[in-house]
Amino acid sequence: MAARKMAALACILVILRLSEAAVYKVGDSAGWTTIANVDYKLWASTKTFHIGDTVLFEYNPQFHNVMRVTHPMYRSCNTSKPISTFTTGNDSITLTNHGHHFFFCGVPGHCLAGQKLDLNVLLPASSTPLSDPPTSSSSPPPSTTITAAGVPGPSPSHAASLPSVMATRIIAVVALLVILAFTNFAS
Ligand SMILES: [Cu+2]
Repeated sequence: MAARKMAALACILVILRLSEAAVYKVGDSAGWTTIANVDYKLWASTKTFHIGDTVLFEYNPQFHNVMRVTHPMYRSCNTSKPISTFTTGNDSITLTNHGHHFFFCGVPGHCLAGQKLDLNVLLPASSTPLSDPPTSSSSPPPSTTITAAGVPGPSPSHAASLPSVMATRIIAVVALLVILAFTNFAS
């Protein structure tokens, strides 16, 4: 009986761990800065980023900003055409796709001084698909994506699939808790 309880608890812990979308404060206590000589490459190498995680850039917006850029722009600290620019001093950026994400501070000299961040978001594990739900098991619902495909407009959001994944996991946790409760009663 104890073994079953342990197994159920282990399952719950694994599922809870998977369903947690982590928030990482860039540079930890130092934040996003040039004065603390933070090695952001080292900082990123100590983390494991997943789709759905959030990185938080905290800084004084009088002195810094955040630009998301391409790899060539990142390498050359080229601030001319950022993909996006953030300037609030408290910028949360949710990672919605895998692969490398390149950021630097666009204030002249700061990127060259090392205020730059390259983080790699890992591919979702095959056991926990985070993209489209499988369509093989049931007949596909009347789809609006067929008409939307040819028309420029709101594209199906990748992030929209996340809440359903969370809901599935919450249901799984509840089911396991019920199993655990039953094993408690049985023993
Ligand atoms: Cu800066």
